[in-house]
Amino acid sequence: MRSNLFLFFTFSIFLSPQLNAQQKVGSTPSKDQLAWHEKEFYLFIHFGPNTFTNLEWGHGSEDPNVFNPTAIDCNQWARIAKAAGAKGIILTAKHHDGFSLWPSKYSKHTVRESKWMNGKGDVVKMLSEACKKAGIDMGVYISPWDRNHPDYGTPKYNEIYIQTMKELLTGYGKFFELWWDGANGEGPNGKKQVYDFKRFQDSALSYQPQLVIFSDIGPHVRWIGNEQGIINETNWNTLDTVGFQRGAGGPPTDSLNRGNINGSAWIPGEADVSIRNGWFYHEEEDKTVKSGKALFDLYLKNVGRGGNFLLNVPPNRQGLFSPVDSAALMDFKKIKDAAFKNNLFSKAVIKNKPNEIEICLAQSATFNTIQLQEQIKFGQRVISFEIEAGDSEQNLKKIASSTTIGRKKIIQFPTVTAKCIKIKITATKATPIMGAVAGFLINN
Ligand code: FUL
Repeated sequence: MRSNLFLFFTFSIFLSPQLNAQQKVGSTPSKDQLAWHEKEFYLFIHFGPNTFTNLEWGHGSEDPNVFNPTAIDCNQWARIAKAAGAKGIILTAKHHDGFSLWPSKYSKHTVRESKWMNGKGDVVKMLSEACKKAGIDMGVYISPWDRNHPDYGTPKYNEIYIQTMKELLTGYGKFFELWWDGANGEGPNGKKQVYDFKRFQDSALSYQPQLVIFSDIGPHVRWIGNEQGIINETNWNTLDTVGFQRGAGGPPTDSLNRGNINGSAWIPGEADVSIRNGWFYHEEEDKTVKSGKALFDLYLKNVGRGGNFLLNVPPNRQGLFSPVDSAALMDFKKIKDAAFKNNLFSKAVIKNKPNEIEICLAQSATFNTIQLQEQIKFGQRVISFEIEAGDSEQNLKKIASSTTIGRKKIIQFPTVTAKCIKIKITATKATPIMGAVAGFLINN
């Protein structure tokens, strides 16, 4: 497929006379999804009775008094998140054990029933105030599966779940994301719930229309099919969800990991992964905390493949991020900032030919990483591309090739020294509309 390629640079905007090239192609993101894409990286917080019982899936029958953080400081969480470059925090307001981190009137298994702060505590409130103060956004995980609620497994529970969401979504200010995990087991009476997800979704959006809702199949953001934080090198933001039901077996994990090239809905991938082995804090897992370098490698495999990075950092029994987790987060920030500090192509002359971008440098540069972007508001278009480099336009050698670009593609290759670089779009769904191109030498 050959067509003209349009570049929209942050430093110089090149508009084409062929305005039809800018018509949207296929499914495109909503304004709220575009804002979500720009977040790139944010934290997940798993906190609750499991933190104190050493479980990952609480039974729902735990004594509420087990929840007893001795020095909780949500400002510490938000401060560290901000310092690490995270744009927000998503909190497990209710995990599968049903324990609510706020005093919900629809449950008898909440912070109110614990002795923590004499039953007057509210973690959702504390964190929403801390996020506001730190200037980051907040999201909530509200587990549909509830191993405590006596009405779980009956139609009444669907109404209770909606009221529970209403309480959270109308009582604590705006959230940027609502997180629905896929686990659906039995309740305290041994019954499973048939969720009314259509009503859940309509209700949630009626309380907060800007919400971006995550689940195994969206509607707005999809699971990437694994909990290792790794998105496929081929990553389409579009997905086919017709015929699949949320919570009852979404598309195969491979489709979630890659998306569908002609998928009918814009449902980009969010890579959720924990900084430690488990989702909740377990002291013996302190030694499993990923290093800053390991987190940066993950960043290249999720944000660098066009998705978002949701990194779980679980507070300990004091109610604080542990020093080892904070240190890894700070290292990650340092490594990431250093990696992208010096764009070697920033002063280059850019030539735009049909399906090619040519980057001519005044002097040779040594680099091993190129970052490409598509203007996804017009749809995702590029199917595959190659990169060539050399000392002149006439003497170029292929140095890399890959598939899909999307919002951001960070591609690495053995270090080269070159004066001319060519990005060749080898297959595309329509005229590519590209954003900035940047080159870096990253020591990793
Ligand atoms: C899963 C849950 O079962 C885990 O406990 C964790 O919350 C993870 C992020 O999602 O579905």
